[in-house]
Amino acid sequence: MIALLARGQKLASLGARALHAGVQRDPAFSQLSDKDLAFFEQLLGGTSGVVTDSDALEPYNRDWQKKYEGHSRVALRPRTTEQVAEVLRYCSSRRLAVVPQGGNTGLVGGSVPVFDEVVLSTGAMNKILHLDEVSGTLVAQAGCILQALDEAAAARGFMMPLDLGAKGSCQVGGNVSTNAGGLRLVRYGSLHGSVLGLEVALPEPMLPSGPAPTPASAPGGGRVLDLLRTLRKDNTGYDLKQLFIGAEGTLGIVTAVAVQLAPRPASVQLALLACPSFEAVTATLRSARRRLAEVLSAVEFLDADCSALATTHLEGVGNPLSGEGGGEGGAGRGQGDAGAGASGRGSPFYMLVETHGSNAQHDQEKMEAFLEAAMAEGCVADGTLASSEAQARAIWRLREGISEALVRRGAVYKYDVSLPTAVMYDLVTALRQRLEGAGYGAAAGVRVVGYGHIGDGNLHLNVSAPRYDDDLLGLIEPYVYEYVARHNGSISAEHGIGLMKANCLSYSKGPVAIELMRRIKGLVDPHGILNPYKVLPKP
Ligand code: FAD
Ligand code: 2HG
Ligand code: ZN
Repeated sequence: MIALLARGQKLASLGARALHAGVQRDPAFSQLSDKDLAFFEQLLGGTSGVVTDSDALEPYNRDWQKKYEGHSRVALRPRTTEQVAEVLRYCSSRRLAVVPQGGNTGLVGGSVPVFDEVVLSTGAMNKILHLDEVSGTLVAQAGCILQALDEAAAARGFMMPLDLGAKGSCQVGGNVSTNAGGLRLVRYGSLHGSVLGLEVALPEPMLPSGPAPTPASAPGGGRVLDLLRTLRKDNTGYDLKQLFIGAEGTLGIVTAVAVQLAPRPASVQLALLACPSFEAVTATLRSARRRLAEVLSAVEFLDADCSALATTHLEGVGNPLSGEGGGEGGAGRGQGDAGAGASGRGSPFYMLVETHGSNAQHDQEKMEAFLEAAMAEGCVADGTLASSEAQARAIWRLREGISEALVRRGAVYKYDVSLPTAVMYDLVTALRQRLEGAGYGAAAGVRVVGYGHIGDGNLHLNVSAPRYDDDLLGLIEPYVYEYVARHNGSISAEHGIGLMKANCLSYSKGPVAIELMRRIKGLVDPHGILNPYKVLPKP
């Protein structure tokens, strides 16, 4: 991952205020003592597993966007499930709050401490435990990097069922804990389907009442929930693993994951398309579903501002359909990130349509027939098919690089919503008009952009501004959440709730659901030490 702000550059340079203003440190939690540190060092084999140096702690205390910043005095790096369980036992007995952290690429402030919570990083738990080539199942420790798992799967003819822009840094435990969606959910489904098993360390022992094994004889003193099966079918009682998929580290620490891999496709086709309107984008989506059917693997969209942002702020990224960026052969960088048509060739929307199949000739024919039809119907004005893996990578970089380009431009307000696909972009237009009307238009350096996983009804709405500004935020929220609730959407399609949306959960969940969540949290984590201040609203 590329460092987005220079080391030591402060959030204040973008005008960020404490984004957790209003959240108070829970006085029930203890302060870390020297005795605690000595215990951790003894448990984790010296200082390598216990980070306390203030420079070394910085990356654990700040999120990927450099928007949320905590003040933890220690990051722990256990290597085994037993060590994780022992850390939780100790922290629970001492009432030390703990924030689980994977690759720290989360986008909702869930992975960093809010105050002085102990960071438990899974980064050293990076072993692949098993890959079964017959059933196509993979079992790995939670700290394995997604891309490393995909490469290991590739060597045996498989692929991970999940892919996302942060693949080089995010970890499978973090992916599961956020229920990450990513670029190919339209084909391979959600992690609720492809995760076959989990091992989870719990903050409190779970043992049957009555005659039962003593805590000492149960794994991790009764704190290790072993659901690490690789079975496709298993209807034996409640499917408990589902509770931890998307729990964002509030219920337990995922220590190992079993995943159903997919066969690696022998043929991959990728088209970049220019569409004259959002209506044309949705018509193209319908046509792709119908005409590419069983080989369709991704359908993404971005608006012209996103294309301009990526080509302006990222080195070597170009859009062959607009002529923007891309170094040599591109239309040049002088035009800035002003969006549609700046080069005279731009289009208001672009789409990426990809197929995964087993027969290149068959897939090419299908893709060409789809493109011809889409152009004849007027839904696609222009298009290009990647003719090599390098070209495909360059096209994906245009789409996957948008988050990074936005962060490079300045302050970003990020919303990740599910809405009915046909009207999804109306929110972008409505918010743009609202902000322009209040003096936050292009002249003020503000851009309201939309992109995302259109095949899954998932819009990424981002507001880019030169600086963080409370008046601007007041115009965006709760407007966006109210809009989403009015349309029966979700305020988090895939990034989760974290700290950012904890007090907004009620826009998407009713009081009965929230109360049940609270009771489950209270049962599993009665002292509330795991990832406090996140996900659940303040009571
Ligand atoms: P972290 O950021 O470290 O943690 C995320 C949350 O999970 C936190 O609440 C943390 O406490 C908890 N957690 C982490 N590990 C564990 C564990 N082992 N046990 C229990 N809790 C744990 N997300 C998508 O859904 N789709 C995308 O397409 C996508 N693209 C992205 C692109 C970029 C460039 C970036 C920066 C982020 C993107 N994300 C996307 C968001 C993010 O990458 C994902 O949410 C990812 O799954 C987080 O994994 P991580 O290991 O970085 O987790
Ligand atoms: C993506 O799809 C990620 O690129 C990030 O989910 C979205 O940064 C965002 O808003
Ligand atoms: Zn996304």
